[in-house]
Amino acid sequence: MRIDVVTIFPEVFPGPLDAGVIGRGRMRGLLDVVVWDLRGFTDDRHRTVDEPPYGGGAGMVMKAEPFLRAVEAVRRAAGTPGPVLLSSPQGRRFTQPWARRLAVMPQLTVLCGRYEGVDERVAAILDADEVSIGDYVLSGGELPAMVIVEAVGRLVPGVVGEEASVREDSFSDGLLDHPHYTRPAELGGHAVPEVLLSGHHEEIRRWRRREALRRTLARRPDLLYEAALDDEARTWLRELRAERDRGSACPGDRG
Ligand code: 4HQ
Repeated sequence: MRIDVVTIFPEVFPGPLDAGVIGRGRMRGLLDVVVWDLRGFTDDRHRTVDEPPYGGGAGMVMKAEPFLRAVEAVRRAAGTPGPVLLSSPQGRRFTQPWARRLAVMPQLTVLCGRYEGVDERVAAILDADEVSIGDYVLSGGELPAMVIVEAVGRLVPGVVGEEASVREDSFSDGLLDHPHYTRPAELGGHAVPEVLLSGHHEEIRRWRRREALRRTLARRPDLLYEAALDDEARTWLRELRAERDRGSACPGDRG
């Protein structure tokens, strides 16, 4: 897979994308990250990428034409051009299912905005999808672009060595992950749950799935609306809700 990134700060890449799983995937030729300097697509002496907003107000807006020219160059350079993403707090939330859909594409372009954002016509003309990595404000789209490369890149077949580890990740079944433990078996008065030392694989599987449900119910009940739960999980969820509500004045106030 090839991911093209358009930015006024090309020097911050590859940055974290050189380390770990993504770095190795790039070295092995499974993933190609190509970074383009937006200023290379300006046409004035000052290499202007921003202008004051029409209608007035604080801050600057990124001009459309450099982005449009950059994406033209990307489309010429990339064999089979895929979707264009534009990072923005106004975008749809980036999720694991979205990352999975992107990971099967041969190519992806990520546009990084700065200042107050990018001229609205860029997304319209390029049919770009605006994407938000979360409800907080950053100064630019470079970190969101790296987040997207990391989340999508590790789903490209072969990038993560052990396929089971991708299969068993948090969110892979729409739930939070279960707790993990390693040696020592006792630490500061906290023992590792006995069942994990028992060697009973079926019991361990059931414990992990139940703990994943317990955590999801406690911390992210919103995820339970979307999760595909089998009969076993729905039964446990009823038990876990009852357990929880025994200690609560108003059952039903929570998820
Ligand atoms: N920004 N998720 C403003 C973000 C952001 C986010 C990127 C800041 C775009 C213009 N992007 N620039 N949150 O805060 O994606």
